[in-house]
Amino acid sequence: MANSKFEYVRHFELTNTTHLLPNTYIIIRIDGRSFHRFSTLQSFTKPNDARALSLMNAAAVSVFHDLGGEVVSIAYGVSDEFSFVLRKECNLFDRREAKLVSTVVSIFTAYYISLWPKYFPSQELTRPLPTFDGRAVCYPTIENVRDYLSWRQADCHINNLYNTSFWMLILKGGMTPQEAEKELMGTLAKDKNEILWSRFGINYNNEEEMFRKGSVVYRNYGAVPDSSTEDKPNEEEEATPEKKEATAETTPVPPAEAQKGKSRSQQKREAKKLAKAEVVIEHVDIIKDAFWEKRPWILHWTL
Ligand code: DGT
Ligand code: MG
Ligand code: MG
Ligand code: MG
Ligand code: MG
Repeated sequence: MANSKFEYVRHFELTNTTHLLPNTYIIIRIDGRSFHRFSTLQSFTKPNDARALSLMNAAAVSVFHDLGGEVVSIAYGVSDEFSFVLRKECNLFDRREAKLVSTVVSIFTAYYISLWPKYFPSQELTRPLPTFDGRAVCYPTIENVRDYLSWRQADCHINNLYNTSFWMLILKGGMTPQEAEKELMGTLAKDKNEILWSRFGINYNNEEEMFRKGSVVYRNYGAVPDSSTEDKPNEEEEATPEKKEATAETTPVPPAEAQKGKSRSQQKREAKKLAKAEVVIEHVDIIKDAFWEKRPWILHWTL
C-alpha cells in the first residue's frame, strides 16, 4: 500500500519539537514517582535507607556510562531525585527536549530496576514497580548552575536535619508522629541540633555524609593515568560505589586557567581523556568554592 497517503501526519510532530537553547547548561532532574508509597511498601529504613540511596547512585553512574563521556558533566542526588548537568556544548539529539528527558528517565529507571537485587539481595522487587518523572531546565551561566546545585544541597541539609530529628523523637523518644511534628514546629537548625545532642547523644555532624550532603557524581579527570587510552568496557557494571569513591582521593589538581593557553588540538586530546575518566561518587560540599576550584574540568572546560 502506498504510504504517501498517511505521511502527512509527520508534519504534526515537527511543529511540536522543542530544541533546548544552545550554549546553555541543560539540567535534567528525575524524581521517583510516588516514592512516599514506594519507600513504605519496600520498607526503606527511616529517615534514610543507605541501600536505596546507593541504588540511586548506581543508576546515576549508569546514566554517565550509557550516554558517553561528553554529555553529562556532573550529577547530584538526594532522596528520590537526581539532577544531571549536561555540558553546555552538548548536542545530543540536537538538544531535542523530549528525546533528552525521556532517554535519561528511561536509562535511569532501567538500571534502578536491574540493579535492585544487588542492593536489596533479600527483597524481591514487587509491584508497583519504581518509576520516575523528568524535566529539563536550561541555565545560561556557571553561576546559575552552581546556585541550582547549592539549592538542592541546601534542601538536602534542611530536610535531613528535620527528618533525623523527627524520626529520633519517634523511634527513640517514643513520640507519635503528631507529637514529634508539634515538638519541631518553629524550631531552628540549632534547636534541632540541640534536641539530637541533649536527648539522644547524637552529634548531627557525625551522621553519614551521604545523608547530610547527598551524592555528587562526576568524571574524575585527575585520576586518569596519562597512558590510559584504551576503552575499559563493562567496568561500570562491576564497580561498586565504595570502589569508585576510593579512587577519587588521587586527584592531582589542574589549575582553573589550565585550558587558557592550550591549542584546540590539545583541548581535544584532553576532552578525549576526560570522556574516559572514571565516574566517581562523593558526598561533599558543593556549595562552597573549594570543590569547583579543584575540579575546573567539570564546569569550566570546553570540550
Ligand atoms: P511525587 O514525587 O510527587 O510522585 O511523590 P513522592 O511521594 O515521590 O514525593 P517526593 O519526591 O516529594 O518525596 C520523596 C519521598 O521518598 C518521601 O516521602 C520520602 C521517600 N524517601 C526517599 N528516600 C528515602 C529513604 O532513604 N528512606 C525512606 N524511608 N524514605 C525515603
Ligand atoms: Mg514530587
Ligand atoms: Mg518523588
Ligand atoms: Mg523527591
Ligand atoms: Mg527508534
